[in-house]
Amino acid sequence: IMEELKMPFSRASIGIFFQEKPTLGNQFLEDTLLQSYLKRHLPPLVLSDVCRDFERFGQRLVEEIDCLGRDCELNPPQLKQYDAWGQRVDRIITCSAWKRMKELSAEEGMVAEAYERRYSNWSRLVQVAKLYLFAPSAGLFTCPLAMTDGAARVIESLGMPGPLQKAFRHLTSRNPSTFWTSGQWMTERKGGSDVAAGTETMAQRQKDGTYILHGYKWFTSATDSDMSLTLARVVDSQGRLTMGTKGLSLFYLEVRDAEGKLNGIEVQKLKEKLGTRQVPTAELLLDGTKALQISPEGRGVASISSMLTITRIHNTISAAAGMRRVINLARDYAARRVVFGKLIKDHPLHIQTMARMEVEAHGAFLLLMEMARLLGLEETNMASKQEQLLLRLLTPVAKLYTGKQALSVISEGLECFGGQGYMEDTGLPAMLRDAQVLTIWEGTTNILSLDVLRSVIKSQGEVLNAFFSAIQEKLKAPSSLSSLSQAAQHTLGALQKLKEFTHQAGKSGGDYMELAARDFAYSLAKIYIGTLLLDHAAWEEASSTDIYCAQRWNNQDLCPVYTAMTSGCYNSESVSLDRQLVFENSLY
Ligand code: UCC
Ligand code: FAD
Repeated sequence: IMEELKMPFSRASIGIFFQEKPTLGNQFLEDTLLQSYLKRHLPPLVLSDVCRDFERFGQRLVEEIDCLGRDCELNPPQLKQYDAWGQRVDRIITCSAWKRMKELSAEEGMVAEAYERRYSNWSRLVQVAKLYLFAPSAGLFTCPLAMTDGAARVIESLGMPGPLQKAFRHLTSRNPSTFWTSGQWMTERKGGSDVAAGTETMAQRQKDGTYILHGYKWFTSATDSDMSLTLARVVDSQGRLTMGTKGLSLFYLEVRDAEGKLNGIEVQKLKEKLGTRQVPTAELLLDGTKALQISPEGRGVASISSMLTITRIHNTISAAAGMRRVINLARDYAARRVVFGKLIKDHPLHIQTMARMEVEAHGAFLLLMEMARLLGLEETNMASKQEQLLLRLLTPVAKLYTGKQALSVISEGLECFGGQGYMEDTGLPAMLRDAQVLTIWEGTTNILSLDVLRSVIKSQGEVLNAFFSAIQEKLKAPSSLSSLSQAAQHTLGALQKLKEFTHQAGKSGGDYMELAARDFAYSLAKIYIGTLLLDHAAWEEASSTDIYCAQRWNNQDLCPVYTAMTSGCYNSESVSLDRQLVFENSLY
């Protein structure tokens, strides 16, 4: 076909073709799985309230919040250490969009919703679902919100001691002028995973019963927060410290005094990070920081664990939401970009790639909602023993599995935009940089796999019995449906393999189990997600997509720990071969 030549590249003109960019729609209205989940689980009156609010919020995301989130990325925080006259001020300067995020988080009840309990046990689920919509547009303000939520939960689980009631009111406020955020300072130079060996911060008791802290906190995120929870060792009357976890206690501190002066804190530097650049993350010297001890002495780690549960669930929110967002953008783009004579959406290989991403995103979403459901029951004292055990077991499983999958799905998502996915000014690469942290903070993949074992050991296997029973119950309905029975049998088969593995591992000792910990945690994730997909697909209003998705998930090896065990991956010979493989040709 001949075309008339119009010299499109003459003078300042740079051609006539410009690719349309992907656009963001109302993320609630575009999310059929979220809508169907809420319809299935929420009581009708709660549902209508929530749908109205989410539809409005979905629009606010598009019109106002998403570009504020981008502003946070483009205007990262700065540290001003000295004023013009040489005085040390250590001011963390954040952009106006970051400050606005704090205000609108209060207005939207991002933390408050979970504690007001106006929807009883469903309050937590509603809050988590709203955060899931918010997270990819929030410019990482979800980081301080996670810790704020965690601090509120710690205070609540300590029975709201008198001096902390004020803090609780601030943390759960809907009023932008009284809303506080909290930090979580656990990591020191010697160890972020091994907190028990790594914490050097000392707490000296004062005559009035308060403490002053001296130490160095190596990573403190959202350091512009109003308060923090932190760990330190109490110095006894002879000036001695107790080492290990038994020496750690939990402290509450306010970052600034009534006049706005830092509370014995020096901000040494802001970290130079791969991603999460929106968030100020600092190194802090605590040099006489006034604090209140809020746990019994030596119960620091156990007491902060309720914060870890909350922040790990927030991590799961970000992971599931990041997958959803990149898929939604890639889907929109696929309907705008023409290659080889047709839209990318009409190339079946591209759609197959996106369908695989969808299956992961569906699984992550259902696991997230299950965590929120269980947490809501626990917080309102409505959880059965089985539900409490499941919450303990699945919190690290959900965090570690979805964190890793988010990284992989978001990376695939960037590829869906071709070269544009790699271009900073599209905003897409930031999604990948921000996803990498999901596998590191709040416990790395291996540390969380070991936490799964901790929960098994501490409960003497009860968490696993709860897991087995929950799956068997949830698989009853899909097993009786012709469209799902084969997939349900596959999941039950994987469960049987998992039981065989635990039986074998029980005879093999702790080292064996430690070596299998990551594959074990992955097997729990894959089997439980498979079960949730089947359970959702068995609902009478489920769509053909729900059924297909459940079938697709259950086409994979759901019990990699059994596969690895039967191929000898955990025996002592493998340990030494692995060592040789890693250190071959090195001097170590
Ligand atoms: O990274 C951080 C903030 C980032 C910013 C916020 C982002 C939020 C997401 C937002 C998305 C946008 S803050 C730092 C996070 N740090 C960690 O996650 C630490 C990772 N390391 C671990 O988790 C380790 O497993 C430790 C520190 C918990 C290990 O400590 P110990 O002292 O060696 O552990 P023990 O001795 O096993 O446990 C001490 C007690 C035990 O209770 P008792 O004495 O009653 O038996 C444990 O059962 O603590 C209890 N415990 C737990 N309980 C330990 N872990 C847990 C748990 N997960 N749940 C319940
Ligand atoms: P290490 O413990 O040194 O781990 C190194 C490697 O060893 C990891 O791969 C780990 O999986 C592996 N490993 C360690 N122990 C074992 C084991 N027993 N078995 C097998 N493998 C093992 N911390 C805070 O307290 N507050 C914050 O606000 C905060 N914000 C952060 C923000 C960012 C952007 C980042 C990156 C980190 C932040 N952290 C914060 C710190 C974070 O929680 C820690 O970095 C993390 O927990 C890992 O600890 P580490 O850096 O000491 O790594």
